[in-house]
Amino acid sequence: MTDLLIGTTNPGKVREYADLLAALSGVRLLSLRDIGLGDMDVPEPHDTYEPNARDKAVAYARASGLLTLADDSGLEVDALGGRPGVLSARYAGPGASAEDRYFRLLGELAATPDDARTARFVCVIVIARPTGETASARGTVEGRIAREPMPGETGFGYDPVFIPNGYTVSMAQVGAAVKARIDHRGNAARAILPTLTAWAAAPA
Ligand code: ITT
Repeated sequence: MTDLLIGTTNPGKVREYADLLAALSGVRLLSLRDIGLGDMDVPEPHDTYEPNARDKAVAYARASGLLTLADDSGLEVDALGGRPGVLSARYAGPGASAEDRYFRLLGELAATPDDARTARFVCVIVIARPTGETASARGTVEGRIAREPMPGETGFGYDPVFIPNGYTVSMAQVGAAVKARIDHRGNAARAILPTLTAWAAAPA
């Protein structure tokens, strides 16, 4: 049995990786909280996803001594030139809630017509060994920003205001199984899976 640390402070991501990686045999998933690192936050100083994800994965792998997976992700809105993007978690300032963030987004887009509300979620996963060796994969999902929040049971963050292409309901309303099949995190997880499987089977 190999341990894999899910290196995130976001409980929504922890839940989703537990589902996405459930089929990995011989691997036990651990959260930061499980190993007493629940308060360890890693700075994200870069303006692109990959180096931020790499910093998180390497810092948590070194601190834990475990094979670690981390992601950096965000919502890119075309009418805002790709904002909030890599700053999605910080879009409404420190201490803001997910609702604060998506209401701010809806406010910024109040005058934006339906056909110009295109957006995508992006996720870059980095896996790291405690030695600092890394591998990465990227996933996206295209959609548009709703006019009003469409809350549901699925996901977290901006899901209530994101309508994936091909759907009339929000990402919060599609159900966990559909979200995992179509979203940015699921696509990135499937892309990294062969490397992750190989690394888990042959720890460095
Ligand atoms: P960690 O850095 O500890 O993983 P975080 O929430 O700060 O936690 P990010 O820096 O990657 O993670 O920020 C990603 C933000 O983008 C996240 O807080 C949400 O606001 C948004 N986001 C990412 N994936 C999302 C998803 O699947 N559904 C809705 N919003 C998402």
